[in-house]
Amino acid sequence: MPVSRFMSSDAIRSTFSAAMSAMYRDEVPAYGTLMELVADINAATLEQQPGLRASLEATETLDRISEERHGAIRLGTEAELAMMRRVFAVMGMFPVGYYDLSEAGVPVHSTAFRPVGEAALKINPFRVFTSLLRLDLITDPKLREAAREILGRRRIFSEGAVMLVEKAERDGGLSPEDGERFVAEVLGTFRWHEQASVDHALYERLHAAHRLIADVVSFKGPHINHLTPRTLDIDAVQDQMPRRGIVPKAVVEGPPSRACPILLRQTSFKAIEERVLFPDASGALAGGSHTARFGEIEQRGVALTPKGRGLYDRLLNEARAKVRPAADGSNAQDYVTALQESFTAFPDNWSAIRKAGLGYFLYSILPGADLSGHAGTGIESLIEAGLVRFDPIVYEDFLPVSAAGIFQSNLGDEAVQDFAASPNQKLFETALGATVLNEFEHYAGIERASSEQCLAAARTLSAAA
Ligand code: OOG
Ligand code: NI
Repeated sequence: MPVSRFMSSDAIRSTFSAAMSAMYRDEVPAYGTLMELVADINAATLEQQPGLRASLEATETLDRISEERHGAIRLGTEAELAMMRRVFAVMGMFPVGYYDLSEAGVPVHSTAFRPVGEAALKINPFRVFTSLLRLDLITDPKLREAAREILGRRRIFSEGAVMLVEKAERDGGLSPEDGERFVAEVLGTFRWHEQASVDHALYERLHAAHRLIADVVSFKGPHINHLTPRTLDIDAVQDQMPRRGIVPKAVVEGPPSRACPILLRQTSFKAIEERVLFPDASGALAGGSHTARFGEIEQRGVALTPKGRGLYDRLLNEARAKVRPAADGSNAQDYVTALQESFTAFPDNWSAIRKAGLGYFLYSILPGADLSGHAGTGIESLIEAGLVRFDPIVYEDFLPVSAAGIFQSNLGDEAVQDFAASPNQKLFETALGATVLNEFEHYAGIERASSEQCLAAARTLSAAA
């Protein structure tokens, strides 16, 4: 087989996420501390749970367990979003899911660029949650036009990056040399700029409209606002953050701790205050600050069907109606209790979750199973006969409610505002220049293909017998 002269998109993505991690640890030292804590807890968890170690060893690369799983950026214009899609495509990352954060009072809508196939996810699952600012949600027309004008003028991609994207599209890939250059050029887009592109008065006006609007409009580029490694024990990391001198947000977002993890649990340390220099009309620089960047951790469970997701949303809302977690953590324990109580209504064993149609599962034939004589049967009888096993399909996407919780806790509690919710997926996709993959259909397709494979094997073996 001829060896490809291209650097694989998976390799470009891995190089990129490693470079981003190094840059961010350098820019936000507290993030480096969080990474150390995560690595320590992961090591301790593996030591305490040999069973977990064995199962992870069978399915993943243990030495990379503590690496980043996702990051997030916020873009200002449709053109930026369209170009970002082409940049991520070079790294094998494609838009999955649509998230309308205006429903949670945050003036953006989003997608996640991520690897889609099982093989690519395994090599490196790095995703970037990418938001587009909704300028139409700025009510003051003068401010809206000022923001539009400022964003329209900025260029967030280097000429080198654009050239290499075009080259990759033209040639179908990049050479290893170009791949390395591409990563270096693209990394610059995500860098922090200490010097703002607006004066202090305008920053304040943008900030008063919404802190996130100031975060997007006031800077030269879409600085990475957090990175998120995977932890094997999110509660332990949450507990121990203060001991390492970092301040965690009040509660872990998402479902409670369970025997059978579902969806996604996340928490973060609170965004740090960073020094910013604001130029005035004469070009002189005035000192100020901006709070946007943080570090987060995640722990993933099974992907839920629309039915499972409906139940999840209902139970979460029930718990939050009982106890609304305060930003200062004063009622954190009450919230955890309410959450746990409410989720007793969600079955906590894989078989029950599957039978109730709440989660997506991957079916496979057990080693040594004899499927002959099972031609006409369905997947259920193959499972009952002990011939086919099922394993949870991991949720690879995000949770708008959880995302909103993360946004809010890092914007200060007072930042909760009312924006009219208007699902604008079509507009988003027009800006993007592509449709987003529907995550539910995607998981359902993986599940269907796996069960069809088992049934086809039963048919073939029965015909041969
Ligand atoms: C993105 C928040 C979404 C998550 O983990 O849910 C996210 C942002 O703050 O820009 O990353
Ligand atoms: Ni995140």
